[in-house]
Amino acid sequence: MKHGIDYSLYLCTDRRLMTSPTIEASAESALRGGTTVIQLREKDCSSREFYELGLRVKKITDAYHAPLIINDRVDIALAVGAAGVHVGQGDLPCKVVREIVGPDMIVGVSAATLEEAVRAEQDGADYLGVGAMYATATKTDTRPVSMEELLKIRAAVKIPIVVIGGINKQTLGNFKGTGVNGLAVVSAIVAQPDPEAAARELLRMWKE
Ligand code: TZP
Ligand code: MG
Repeated sequence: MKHGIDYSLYLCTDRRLMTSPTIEASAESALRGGTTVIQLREKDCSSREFYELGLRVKKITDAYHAPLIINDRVDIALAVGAAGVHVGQGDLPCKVVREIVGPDMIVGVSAATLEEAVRAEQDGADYLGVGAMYATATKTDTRPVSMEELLKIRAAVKIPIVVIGGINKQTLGNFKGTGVNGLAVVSAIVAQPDPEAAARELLRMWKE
């Protein structure tokens, strides 16, 4: 399960920005367009709602053979049988998450500096989300990451990297040839009038 994950197009959900009526519809539309990983990112719902939504989204990601990653919440990830969990620098430490979830679950870590990236890899992370590469209105507490820092991180770690923060049709070309494994996006898919078409176009442009 964990090996051979295709990180090419990694979607983080956002109910505040989505054009679809539900998170499930938003995720399914993105998957139809070729999105390869879905991260369920819920900031304002109860644990019970997060759990129940996680179960529903898991059915959809399973149907598309795409891994489901739960943002922040190790308990929810375990409870819904998600493929993985993603933690930031203010969440449980990667080392602790790894001890809780065991060797087989995917653990992703957000990193904005070389030091954070190297530590995450040492602590058992399977992949890194590096950003914010560009200014974004989607998340308010981001730290900017320069292209120079990204390239240092790429040279220093072996694990896959997805870039995040302001990644869209206009910016994705800047990451070609950098050695990063994929694009992590929110608004460039979920906030578009046709998320399926948006995902398909991002993937096409990334692969061409
Ligand atoms: N982490 C760093 S930037 C970001 C997250 C979750 C938001 C990215 O959103 P968008 O809409 O793709 O710029
Ligand atoms: Mg977090």
